[in-house]
Amino acid sequence: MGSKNQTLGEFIIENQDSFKYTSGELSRLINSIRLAAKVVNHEVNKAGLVDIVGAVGDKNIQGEEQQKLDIYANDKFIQTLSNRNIVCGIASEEEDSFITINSQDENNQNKYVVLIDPLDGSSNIDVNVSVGTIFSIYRRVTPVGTPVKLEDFLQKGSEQVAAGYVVYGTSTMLVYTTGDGVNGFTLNPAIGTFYLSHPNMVFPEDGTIYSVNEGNYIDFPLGIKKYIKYCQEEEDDRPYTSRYIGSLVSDFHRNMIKGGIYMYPKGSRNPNGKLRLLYECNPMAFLAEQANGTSSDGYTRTLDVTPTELHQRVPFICGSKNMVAKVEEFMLKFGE
Ligand code: AHM
Ligand code: MG
Repeated sequence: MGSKNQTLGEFIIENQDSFKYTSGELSRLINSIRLAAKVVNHEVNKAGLVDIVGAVGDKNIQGEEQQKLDIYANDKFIQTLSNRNIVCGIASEEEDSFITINSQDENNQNKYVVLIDPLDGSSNIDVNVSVGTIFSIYRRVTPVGTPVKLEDFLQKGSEQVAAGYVVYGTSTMLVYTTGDGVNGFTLNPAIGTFYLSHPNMVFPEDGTIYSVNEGNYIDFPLGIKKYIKYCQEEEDDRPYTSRYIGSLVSDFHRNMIKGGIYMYPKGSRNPNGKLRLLYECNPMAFLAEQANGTSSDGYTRTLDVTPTELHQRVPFICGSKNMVAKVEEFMLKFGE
């Protein structure tokens, strides 16, 4: 495992051999994500300068139209990954269907597909609140050298080979796993380098923070309502603290460091919850499990859910082990 002050580039090279399917391809892929993250970070940091750089729809000095940042991030990640010819397919929360890379090239031996939420929580940008990029990587299941198919993307989360996020916060961090623990790297913006700042991140088994949009309380299943009341009771280490940024990556990041639980349950307005299984829940669930936390839809482990469509939504309960177990206990007892 790496030492503090090591750069992300050094860490990737040093850990390449510990990855069971080592061929350098996954390392190149993570390197590309690192590069795209830096480009997007630069743009996100300028978001407050609307009066200076122009609003969405305005033309910049080169005559190009200013894009919404989520579209910009989507384009940058897709360009960076496809130009380097290291993946065979990409699916994005911003695209209706998946993208096939180099399907014409018989020599395309790439075996990884990437699923990405390029800028999650983007409604927070206008008010200078942290946003994030979430990514998830699988080995394709169809033969290499052929165009990717939907089934390459509709794999259970337990099949992920890597996942991670970038949080564009008070500092910018890239946090990822290749199935051997979770490590966090902080960007030094002066020189554009990520350094290992949070080696071997783990969720405390118990926590005292719960994160949920309580404005939807009336809609929640009874088990969740009872759990929220349990969090608020005065007993043992309760009442817990309520912290909800409304930006999944930031809420997850804080809960992992301090101990806590994030919940986006179903409700009558969101009958399957709001968050997307493939772009949001599975990568976060993989990270959570790799960091000694856990994730569930209230009954079933997130990583065991069989996806049926690209943009599928699922209820999402994720965080410190004992807290998630308590929610499952309440769901079993009180149900919907
Ligand atoms: P988005 O993919 O449209 O950005 O939505 C995902 C975001 C999460 O980051 C966040 O946790 C959640 O939506 C907040 O939703 P709500 O405003 O309903 O609480
Ligand atoms: Mg999103």
